[in-house]
Amino acid sequence: MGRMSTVIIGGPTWAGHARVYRLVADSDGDGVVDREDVCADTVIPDPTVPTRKLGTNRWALVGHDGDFDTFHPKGKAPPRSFTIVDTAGCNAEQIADALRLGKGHYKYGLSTDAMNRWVRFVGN
Ligand SMILES: [Ca+2]
Ligand SMILES: [Ca+2]
Repeated sequence: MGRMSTVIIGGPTWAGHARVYRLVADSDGDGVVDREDVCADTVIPDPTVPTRKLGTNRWALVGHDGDFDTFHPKGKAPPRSFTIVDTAGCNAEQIADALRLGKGHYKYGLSTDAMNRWVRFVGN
């Protein structure tokens, strides 16, 4: 079920006695508020991707957080990273479904190219 996140939108007042809070709904609890969340009912970790194992430079939410996981080629600095905020609240499975990606993306995780395409598509 969803949960509510408390976001502090104002600091202490001049008197220092009060803070301003606003409750923001995150119905699927993935850390992205509903207003910015493109995908409903997001499950973390990714329930079906990868079906085989995560490949080099392939991406999926393998851990229990909103940071996409990957393997980088040995000795190379990570070129970039993706978070659930970058993907507007979508996990790898939801992105693969939306972009109608091929079987390889489900087997080994999404390619960096597919991730970049999605991030551009959702405007992040
Ligand atoms: Ca959400
Ligand atoms: Ca979501």
